[in-house]
Amino acid sequence: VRASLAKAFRDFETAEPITAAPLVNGKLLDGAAHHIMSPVDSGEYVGTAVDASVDDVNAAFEIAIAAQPAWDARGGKARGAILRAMGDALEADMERLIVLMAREAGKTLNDGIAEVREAVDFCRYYAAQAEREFDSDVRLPGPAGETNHLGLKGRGVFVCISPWNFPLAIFTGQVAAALAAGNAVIAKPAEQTPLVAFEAVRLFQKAGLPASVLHFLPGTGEIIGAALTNDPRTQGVAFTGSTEVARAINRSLAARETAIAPLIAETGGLNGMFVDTTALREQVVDDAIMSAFGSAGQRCSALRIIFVPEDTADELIESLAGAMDELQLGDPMDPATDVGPVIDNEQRELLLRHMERMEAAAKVIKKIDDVELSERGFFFGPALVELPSLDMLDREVFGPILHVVRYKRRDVGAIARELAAKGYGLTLGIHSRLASFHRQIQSIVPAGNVYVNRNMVGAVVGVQPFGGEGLSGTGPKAGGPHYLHRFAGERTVTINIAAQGGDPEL
Ligand code: UN1
Repeated sequence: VRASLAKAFRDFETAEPITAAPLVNGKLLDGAAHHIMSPVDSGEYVGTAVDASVDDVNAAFEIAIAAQPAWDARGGKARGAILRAMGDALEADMERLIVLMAREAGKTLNDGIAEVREAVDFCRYYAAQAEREFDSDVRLPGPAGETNHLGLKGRGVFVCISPWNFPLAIFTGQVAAALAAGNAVIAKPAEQTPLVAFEAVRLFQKAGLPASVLHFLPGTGEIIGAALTNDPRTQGVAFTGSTEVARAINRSLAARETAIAPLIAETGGLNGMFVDTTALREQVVDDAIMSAFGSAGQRCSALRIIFVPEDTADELIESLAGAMDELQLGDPMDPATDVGPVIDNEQRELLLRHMERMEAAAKVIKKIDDVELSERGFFFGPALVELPSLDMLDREVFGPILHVVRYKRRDVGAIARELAAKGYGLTLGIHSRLASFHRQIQSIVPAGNVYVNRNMVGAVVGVQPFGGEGLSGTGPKAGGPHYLHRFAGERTVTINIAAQGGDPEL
């Protein structure tokens, strides 16, 4: 892939810039346009976004509602075939998408490669499940003279709202799942990353998806997101983003007088890694560095707090700080770069404010220099901070900052309970060669994904179903066997055989 990326980059530079406009029933709509700037070189133009209006929301609902029954009636096999074609289309366009994500979202090449892979995997995984489960007619035993059938069907119009940190994979995954289950979809991409999402919609169409069942409405959460989730016609919402926004969506769904619609939410995490004295130090350091600083820490799965035993803490902290010197902060298009920029100035400011608090009340062990790079773009050098107590950190801080907390062996249960009490439950790392330690930590800390003696990011579709509990989301897990069911309705059909001449097949 790497060799062809240089060419893809040159092609991208000379190609017509992308305009991500609202797309309703395959028609591009007009509206207020603004430029999308690259986080790599602030002020560098990447493309244009056109915001949808509330009228566009209305138009999208009307068409989606009319089109959904026929889409559902096509059946799982036909829908699966289109999703498979989408997987192929993504693969064929891989290099261009990677370059676009590097420019628009500041994604490193390795992250871009993994992201296209994940988007493809989502399409194929949900396609396979739609083919296997959505055409099947499950017969249930019942009283003589009747037959009972249980089937799955689309719910109606699903709203998908996706984040900027996985602007292709999560956008595509949500939409693919909702479509696979027989819904029509209205998708709102993150404000920061509409361009790659728009390209994904184009590829869905190229793959043969009818324009009437996927509508694309870029815009702000305050206007377009709220209009979509307040709308009485919404039959379900898939959302990935902050815990606060998930709560607001939950409230707006509940306030409507219409359908009691499901919310499938994947939100934040305050993810811990518990290390004991039996852990292999090099392994811990490798896994902690990758989990905390990979993707510039901009993953909900990322490691935020490493808990280290008093006895080996000094050595481990020194090794972590040493390993941070090896991290290359820089242009995501450079294959040597490990850590690219954060998404925008607002995120960078949040991180800077957090560091001010840490400097005042905790101990900053290491901060990678970002002075020169931060003149160029939204770069933030990775930081390692020792917390005197867990009281100082209650909420997710989204970026490349790793916190360390020391514990005494006999207090590990207490510190694990303190973390559990924060209310999140996404990823959990455990580094130890003792099964009793694995069990103890797992019994206390809530987490949807537990990683033992390895890194904590990059869950693989179909193999490591991903999602959390508590403040981290509602489930079911993306890329797992139960996800699609939440997008679907179940229907039980009971037939009186006698009334149709005794023929059970009628
Ligand atoms: C997110 O960061 O919003 O396992 C969720 C992982 C990814 C995380 C995606 N699936 O790292």
